[in-house]
Amino acid sequence: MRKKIVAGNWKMNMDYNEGLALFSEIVNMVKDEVTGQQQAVVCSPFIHLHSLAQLAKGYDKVAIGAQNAHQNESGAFTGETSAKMIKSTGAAYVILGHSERRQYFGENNELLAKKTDTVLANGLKPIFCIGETLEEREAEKHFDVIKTQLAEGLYHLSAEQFGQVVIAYEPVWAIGTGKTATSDQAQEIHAFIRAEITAKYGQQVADDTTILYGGSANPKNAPELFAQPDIDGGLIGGASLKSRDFLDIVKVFN
Ligand code: 3PY
Repeated sequence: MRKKIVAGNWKMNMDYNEGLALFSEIVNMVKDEVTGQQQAVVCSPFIHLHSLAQLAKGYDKVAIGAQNAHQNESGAFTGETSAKMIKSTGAAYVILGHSERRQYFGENNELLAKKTDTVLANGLKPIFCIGETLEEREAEKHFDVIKTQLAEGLYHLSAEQFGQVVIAYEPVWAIGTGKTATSDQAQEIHAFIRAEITAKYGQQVADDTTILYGGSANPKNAPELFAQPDIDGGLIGGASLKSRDFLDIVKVFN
């Protein structure tokens, strides 16, 4: 059975001490309140990773992730962070291809395919983000965009490698805008993604793939979104910065 995951994306928020305080609250709440098999993942800025991983030691319901990794193993890339470095902190996941990275840092599918390889080669799990812009949806190109993002970013992987990947569908028009896809809109795309994975890798791999919804998910809309058959959790932006809100979303799977 595929894993249910609620991953927080802190983006560029929280100084070192604020991050530790927030994460300590999250760990305590998970210990006290999470009764299901779901996993809470916190994707923090690099500066927090090692300390958060130390605080999470011994609790398999909480894992740590980064928000980006460089495509090269090492070298003269001032200011960058490698997958090996991330792995050495104790983190388990790396968000790749968030629309903010595609938009502000020019990350395209070709680069993201390389990043995916490097992340996997270092024993980390990519949370690979895909999703259409408002213009693409209005032009009814959303299915094509998603198909291309999957094919160019991920379809060079073997079935075994693909089995390590978590997909996050994040419609760009729902990120940081307060707009959420309706549960029907999200389910339609998630079912499409699963059908595409079935066509490429077969039913078993598709059934085992965790597909998260992201884009202004919050404690109010999460229950309806997560009740959809192909939505296996969320990638949570703003609401992951408040321990109570984040936990209430995690607890939807209790
Ligand atoms: C959002 O919810 O705004 C996100 O971008 C989550 O990654």
